[in-house]
Formats: sequence, C-alpha cells, structure tokens
Amino acid sequence: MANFIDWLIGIFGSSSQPSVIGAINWDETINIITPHIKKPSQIYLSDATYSLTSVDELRKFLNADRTNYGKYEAEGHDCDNFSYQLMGYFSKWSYSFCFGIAWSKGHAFNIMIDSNKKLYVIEPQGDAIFTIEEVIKASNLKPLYYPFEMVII
Ligand SMILES: [Ca+2]
Repeated sequence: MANFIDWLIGIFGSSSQPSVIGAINWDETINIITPHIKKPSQIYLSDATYSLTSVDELRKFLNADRTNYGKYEAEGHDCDNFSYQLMGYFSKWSYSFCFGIAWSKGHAFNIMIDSNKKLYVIEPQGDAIFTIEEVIKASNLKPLYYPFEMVII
C-alpha cells in the first residue's frame, strides 16, 4: 500500500512547479558544462533554451519528491534508475528546466544549472545538493561525481 501511495504521489505530484527565474541558451549551457566533462561531444542538449529556477525551489521539489525513498537494488533499481526517475519527475512541468542526468566513470546522478547560472550536482538517492566547486574540492565526493563522462539535459 505504501508503494502504491508513493507511486500515486510520484505520478500526480504533491509539489507545484518550481518558479521560473530566467532562462539559459544552448551556448551558455555548453560553456558551463564543458570544463567538467571528459569529452564535450558527450553533452546532449534537447532544447535550444532552458528555463532556470533557484536552488531553494529545487530543495522544495526534492523535499516533496519521493525518489530518494526508492529501494536500491544492485543491477536492478540502482543509481541510473534513481537519476532517470528524478529527471522524469522534474520534466513533468510546462517549462523545460536546465536539469538533467550525468554519468561519471562509475555513477549516475543529476545536475542542474540554477538561476545564477551555477552548476550543481544532485544525488537522487539522498537529495544532497553540491556546487560543482564542492564536488571538485572534496576528496570523498570527487571520485564519485567527477569528471562527467556523459550529460543529457
Ligand atoms: Ca525527496
């Protein structure tokens, strides 16, 4: 029953659409991600422009969203599934936000460019939000998230 309720909340959402606070174009998006990916050719952008929202709005969304409560199953419902699920729920609004999936060598997670045009890493298995600078500096975070090997937004 709890799983069914989680599923319903996931489909219909208990959160409202994050506020749109600006926009970003293709070139700006590429320029922000390129320094952090092994091969720039591995950046896949689906829109010419994206809407932006704030980290506060992202936090509100993450608090309402239930993806982080999913059960981890190695080679089953694992890191890639969590990241696809969170991107899916973040893609249900009328606006296409600059929110996507990234892979490092051994992990899949989410990324977002916020309304200050700063790049963030989001861990969909626990709702942690890190600036890209925090990821690069932290010896426990960097091997998990950096550098990116592929990005889809
Ligand atoms: Ca959550």
